[in-house]
Amino acid sequence: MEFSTKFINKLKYAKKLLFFTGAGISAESGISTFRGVDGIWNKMKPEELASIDGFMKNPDIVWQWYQHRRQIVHDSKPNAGHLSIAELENYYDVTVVTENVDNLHRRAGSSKIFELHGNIERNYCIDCKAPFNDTKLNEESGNPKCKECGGRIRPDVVWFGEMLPQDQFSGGQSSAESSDICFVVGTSGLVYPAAYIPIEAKQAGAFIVEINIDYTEMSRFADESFIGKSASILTELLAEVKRIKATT
Ligand code: BJW
Repeated sequence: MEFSTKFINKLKYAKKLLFFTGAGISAESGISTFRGVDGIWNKMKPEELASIDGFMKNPDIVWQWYQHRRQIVHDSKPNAGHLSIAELENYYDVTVVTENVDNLHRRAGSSKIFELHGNIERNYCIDCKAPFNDTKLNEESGNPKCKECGGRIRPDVVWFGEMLPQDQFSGGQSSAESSDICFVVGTSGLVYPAAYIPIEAKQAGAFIVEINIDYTEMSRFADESFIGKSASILTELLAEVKRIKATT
């Protein structure tokens, strides 16, 4: 891949990089995206599986679906995209703001991460909010109860109509406001308020770079769009940074 002179110059002088990531970055780790031909929402109804109403109506089905996805996450590994972002910490102040719940950035070694939609490897009690983390992956029809109060346990993810965790969102906003380059990787940019993060970065003066296999709602904000799979583009980005840092 040929990077433009303008982008290379941005990389030379940048100090703070923000990576705003979505499901596409984990596609090459074997985790399904949500939209698009093979996306989850093409086969399942979001209002039944990713809403509090759907959960209260059918907790067993929702619980089984999350246990199935936890197994996939558990069996998957960070790919070259996640690993390249983590390695970029050797050269820049890097923040990851992710819509993903799969923990792969943390497992790749990134140290500053804001998880806007929660984390599938955690649960909490709907009634007393106590964390509940000892569900076994093979408990197919778990639907466990809280040890403190007997309330129903739910996955610690953000469903439609729910507020994002305030500390994670405001942490993401602060990083957006101070970043020099904001990379928007593998997200359709359709889900709000998460999608405000790169827009806020742009408004604060960041250079916006989109990395995706296709153009998206975010493309109109991008100063550069790299169309292709994120694992290989991020690997090339890391190699370019190493070249720049070796000569400056
Ligand atoms: C590759 C690739 C490769 C593939 N390399 N690229 C303002 C305007 C309009 C609507 C709203 C608004 N504000 C709020 C809303 C409502 C709603 C919303 O946004 N709806 C839209 C869908 C219309 N938002 C909410 O409800 C949010 N809450 C909220 O607003 O609270 C405030 C409030 C509360 C009460 C009353 C009123 C207001 C919460 C949103 C929660 C989203 N939750 C989910 C599920 C998480 C749990 C779980 O995983 O089970 O989050 S939905 C799902 O979408 C998931 C994702 O994080 C999120 C984003 O998806 P993402 O990551 O972009 O994936 P895809 O599949 O869409 O795209 C993948 C991309 O990858 C594609 O572009 C591919 O091309 C690309 N790709 N392979 C590079 N190898």
